[in-house]
Amino acid sequence: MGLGALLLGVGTIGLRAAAQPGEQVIKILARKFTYSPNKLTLKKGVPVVLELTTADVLMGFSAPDFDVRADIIPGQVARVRLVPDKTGTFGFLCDIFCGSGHETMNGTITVVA
Ligand SMILES: [Cu+2]
Repeated sequence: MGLGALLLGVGTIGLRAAAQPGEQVIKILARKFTYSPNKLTLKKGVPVVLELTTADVLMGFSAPDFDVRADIIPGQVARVRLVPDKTGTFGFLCDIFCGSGHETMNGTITVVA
């Protein structure tokens, strides 16, 4: 299986990641070239669902330390379920080129015990 198929598979899972009752939902708005909020604090072992939308163009969301990513398509809500399995501070970033400034589009996930 190529990398493309792998990414597609992850994206498909992400789209189906509806929140279960009681799960925390965090809404994140992407726009050139920031996420709002861009700093998340999560608890280890506590699942959250990120609901990602974009205010302008197609964006990506990638948190490689947690093996999650999604395409954020204009007019749609991308959902990513994340269960932090380690403590520390980790980066997330836009992995779809969205213009000059794309390289600076990122944020952090801090996971506490
Ligand atoms: Cu980008």
